[in-house]
Parts: sequence; structure tokens; C-alpha cells
Amino acid sequence: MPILQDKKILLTGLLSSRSIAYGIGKALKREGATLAFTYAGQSMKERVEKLAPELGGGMVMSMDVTKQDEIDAVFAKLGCEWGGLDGIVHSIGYAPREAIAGDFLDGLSRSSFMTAMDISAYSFAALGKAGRELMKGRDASMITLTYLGAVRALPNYNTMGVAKAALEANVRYMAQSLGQHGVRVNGISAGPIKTLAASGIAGFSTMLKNFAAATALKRGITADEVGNVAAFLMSDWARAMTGEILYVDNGFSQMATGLDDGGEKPKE
Ligand code: NAD
Ligand code: 0WE
Repeated sequence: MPILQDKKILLTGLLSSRSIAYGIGKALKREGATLAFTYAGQSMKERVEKLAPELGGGMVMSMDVTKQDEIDAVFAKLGCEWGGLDGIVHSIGYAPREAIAGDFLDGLSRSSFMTAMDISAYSFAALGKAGRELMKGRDASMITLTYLGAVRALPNYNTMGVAKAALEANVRYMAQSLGQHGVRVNGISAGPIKTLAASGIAGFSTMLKNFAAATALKRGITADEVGNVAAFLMSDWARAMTGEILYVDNGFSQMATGLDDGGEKPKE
């Protein structure tokens, strides 16, 4: 039995067939959900219009999250077309390139910090606020995508890590605020995946290899695997879970590194 039958879900962050949002969209569709899609900027419109039919089709709307009028227009349209909303998938993140490479303080600037915060953290709460009326009393669910850099200092992730920390705090405060309306709010902390956002990050392929080797399961993560956890969180099977960050990382975050004994056998 599909677990998302009759659920109407807004899917943001679709950009390519490698997007985490694409893996999520496939799982949501498979489980019977009806989707609507957003893109950021006119240049992305065609890309998303091409991908949407593979995910069962539906409304495709412009929503650059730095523009409040675009956020408002999306929820006005959803109100007209659907009359209510059962879920929102937030799969959006951005920091200017110089703020996610090299030394944290060398790359730091007020403007890049504010951009990262606006697009990667503020936007999730903004979607909760804009979608609140449509989601009330429907056992709705919101999810966002985060990364371990929110809670640990990792090389190069830098300003994005600070923005993800704010995003994870957003999850808890939004869960507190929206709980009274039956709306749940959770985050998925995914292991590294080679998406468009990740390509062009120097050394990413090496990082992927090192990551896989340091996981408990000794392998990398796919967007489809993230999608299955997302489908669960959007479903009523997760109705008692809110304010949580779930790690979908093959156990990486729960392992310690640097203690390798090089295969040394104990003496006698
Ligand atoms: P992606 O490039 O496919 O998706 C990023 C999305 O952010 C794009 O669809 C882009 O249009 C959107 N976006 C950027 N600026 C926007 C704006 N102003 N308004 C609206 N949308 C905007 O890459 P992805 O890896 O699928 O990223 C999705 C999410 O997953 C991000 O939050 C990212 O931080 C998170 N994440 C990624 C990884 C990874 O290794 N790829 C790991 C953990 C978490
Ligand atoms: O959240 C992310 C990446 C998000 C991202 C990617 C880009 C590339 C293009 C945000 N902003 C930008 N800005 C751009 O100009 N991840 C979890 C993937 C990621 O990004 C890293 C990582 C990992 C993992 C950056 C440095 C180090 C590790």
C-alpha cells in the first residue's frame, strides 16, 4: 500500500536528475503523492518543466526564496488549485563560493554570510509561515536537507555550516510553533552526494571516497536513499516524530576516525 496516497506536497529544490529533490520526488511519487514544483530564476524554468513529468507532473512555479512576493504567489496558487497542503520539501541551499572554500575567516564577509543565511536558513521558516494556513489540521509534514557541518567544524564547509546550524534550530522552533496545528517539522542530515551544488567544489570526489571508507556501511549515499527516508517523514507513519534531525549517512556521523590500528594484531 502506498504511504502518501492523497497527499499534496510542494517540492522545492529540483534542478537536475542528480538533485536530492529528484530522489525525493521519485519516492514521493512512487508512494502516491501529488506534487507541485518550484524553481529559482527564469533560467531554471525549462529544466524543472522537463523533470516534473517524470515525477508525475503538476504545477511548476517560480519561487526565488529571497523574494517574498514569489513565496506569497506560490501559496496563493496552491490555495486556489489544491485548497490545502499536506507537506513541503525544502531542498534549497546556497552560499557564495568564496564562503565555502579554504579558511573560514579568510572567506568570511558580511554579505556572503547574510546571503547564505537568507537562502539556506531563513527560507525554511518563511515557507512554514506562508504555508501555515493551508497545512492546518491536515497532519502535514515539512522537511529540510541539512549537513553534518551544522554541528561539527568540517574543512571548507565554513559559512554553510553556520547557516545549517541556524536551519537545524529552525526545525526545532518551527516544530514548536506548528505542532499545535498538527504540522510536523524535521530535518534530514544527508551524507555527501555529487549533485550540481556539489560539483565544482574542489576535491569533492576525493571527499566522497574518504567519506565512503569512513562510514559504518563502507559505501556512499544516493539521493534515492535520502528519498525513501523523506517519504517516511512525509507520511503518517512518522506522525509522532517532530523537531528531529535524522542522519542518512551510512553511520558516518556515529563513527570516530583517526584510531586505525593499521590491522595490527595483539601480541600473544
Ligand atoms: P542542487 O544543486 O541539486 O539543489 C540546490 C537547489 O537550491 C537548487 O534547486 C537551486 O535552484 C536551489 N536554490 C538556490 N538558491 C535558491 C533561491 N534563492 N531560491 C530558491 N531555490 C534556490 O543540490 P542538492 O545537493 O540537491 O541540494 C539540496 C539541499 O541538500 C541543499 O540544502 C543542500 O545544502 C543539501 N545537502 C546536500 C548534500 C550534498 O552532498 N549534495 C548533503 C547534505 C545536504
Ligand atoms: O550543502 C551542501 C552544498 C551547498 C552549496 C553548494 C554550492 C556550490 C555552488 C551551497 N552553495 C554553493 N555555492 C556555489 O556557488 N553540501 C552539503 C554539499 C557540500 O558542499 C561542500 C561540502 C559538501 C559535502 C562544500 C565544501 C566542503 C564540503
